[in-house]
Amino acid sequence: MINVIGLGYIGLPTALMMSTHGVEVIGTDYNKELVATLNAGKTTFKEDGLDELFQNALKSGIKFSTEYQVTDTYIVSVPTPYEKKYKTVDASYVVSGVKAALEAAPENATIVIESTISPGTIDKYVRPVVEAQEKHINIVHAPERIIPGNMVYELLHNNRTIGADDPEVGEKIKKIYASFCQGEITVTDIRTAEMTKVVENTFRDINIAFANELAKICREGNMDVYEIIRIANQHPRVNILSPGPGVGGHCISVDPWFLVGDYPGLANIILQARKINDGMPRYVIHRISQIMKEEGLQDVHRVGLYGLTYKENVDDIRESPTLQMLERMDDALSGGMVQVYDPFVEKDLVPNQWHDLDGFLNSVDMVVIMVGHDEIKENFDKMKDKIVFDTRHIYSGKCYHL
Ligand code: SAJ
Repeated sequence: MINVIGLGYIGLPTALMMSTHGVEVIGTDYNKELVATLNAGKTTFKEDGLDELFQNALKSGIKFSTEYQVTDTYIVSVPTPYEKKYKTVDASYVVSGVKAALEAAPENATIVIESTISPGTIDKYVRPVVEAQEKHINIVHAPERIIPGNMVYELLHNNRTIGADDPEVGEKIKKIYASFCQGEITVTDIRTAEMTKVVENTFRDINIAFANELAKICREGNMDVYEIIRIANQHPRVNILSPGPGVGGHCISVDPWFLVGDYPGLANIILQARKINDGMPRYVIHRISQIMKEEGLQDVHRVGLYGLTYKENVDDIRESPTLQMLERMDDALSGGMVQVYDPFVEKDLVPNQWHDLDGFLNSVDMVVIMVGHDEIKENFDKMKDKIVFDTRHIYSGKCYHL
């Protein structure tokens, strides 16, 4: 039996996937409300295919509890925030998840950590806790790789990395993941697995920063960045990503900081990329001001931000560019004045937040597309008379760009 500890964005789909592939699973979370919701037959976030997977897992007998189980394998998938001040990983959730597992774990059990951690975190924070007690417990790091919006598909098809001290233990854990994972599973050591994961997200961050920098250069030089990227990408070895209003989410906007924090003198491109991407929300504010001037639009109340989540068709708002932007708006363009709407966000999070598209559109003269949800793409005809500033390059009509 596998005890999955932490039933959030990663733990829940992983537990469900294992359960629907013949593995006995009990999911544990200390959040009583979350466990109660799952036990009432409801999922806790929206994700393509998740509800169906959940129903199938219930049929295969998955259980959810606040209790840590006595078993031979634990999977810890808890958040790893970063300490903003020092730019280093905050491993406290991982450590408490491991401690909870250790209390229940019998001799020779294995604790697999799926959470993203910076290289060296296991040696620094986890190993001492494990070694401080008498039982022998194996530690494994199997960093998650799934992308929100396509999690179910990617769980099945992505290649995986498994870092273990003992290759035999690594192979044993590989077998469990191979129950559902159709990709290649590489067994390596723990530090390599830690570093690989952070490197993957850093690679993407740097490439997005390059696209964002190009957008600014092309604006200055009066060139069409999208046309330039499209043509450049016809080269067989060029693959430029898309500029956007910033980088959000809990992964790409966080993980590169671990390297900057741990290797301050060496992580130069990485730091610059972070700064460029973090600067994008402010750049969008600057563009809004420019466009308002150009259009003679003076009333900030008539500007509407479409999209609050960090990217399209997910309900995750962590580190979202729109929220970053609202925080950074100053008196000239006050965040409390613009209208905001996102079909995926039911809770009231910010001032002037709308919950219906038509009401939102009727209340604005200028729409800033911050997120390319399918909903807006299906309703472009309603925006014909609006001034549109499209930060995602999805709008088919006349509009402003980054
Ligand atoms: N973005 C752009 N331009 C692009 C691509 C993305 O501006 O061309 C923005 C998005 O709008 C979003 C942010 O970047 O705000 C990040 O989005 P994303 O879709 O690139 O990635 P995440 O954060 O949803 O998921 C990433 C994935 N990592 C990589 O692709 C290397 C995923 O595989 C990881 O599992 C995940 O991080 C994680 O949890 O670490």
